[in-house]
Amino acid sequence: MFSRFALTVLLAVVVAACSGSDSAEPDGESPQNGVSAAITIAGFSFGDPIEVVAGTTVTVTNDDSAAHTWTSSDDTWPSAALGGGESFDFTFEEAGTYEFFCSIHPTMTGSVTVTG
Ligand SMILES: [Cu+2]
Repeated sequence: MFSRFALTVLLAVVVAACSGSDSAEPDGESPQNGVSAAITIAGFSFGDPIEVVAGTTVTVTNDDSAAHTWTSSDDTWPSAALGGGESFDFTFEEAGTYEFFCSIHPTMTGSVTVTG
C-alpha cells in the first residue's frame, strides 16, 4: 500500500516535469516582461517613427545588403553597426522621444516614442 502511494507521487512528479518543459517552449515568441516591437531598415530607410509603451524591447534589423548603424542621437544606447541581415535590440524603460540616425548615411533618421 505504501509503495502504491510512492508510485502515485512519482507519476505526479513526472507529469509535472513534462508539462513544465512544454510551457517553456514559447518563450522566444512572447517575452514575459513587457512587449516587443520591430524596426526594419530597408531601402536606406528606418521607416515610419514608432510608438511603444515603457518596457518594450525594440529590435532593429537591417534588411539592406549595405551596412548601416542604429545610432542614438543622445547616446541612450550604444551605437550598433549592422551589416546586411544583422539586428540589434534595446529595451526602452523610460518615457520620452528617442531620435536616432545612421552614422554612415546621416540622412537616415527615425524616432521611437515611449509612453509611460
Ligand atoms: Cu546607413
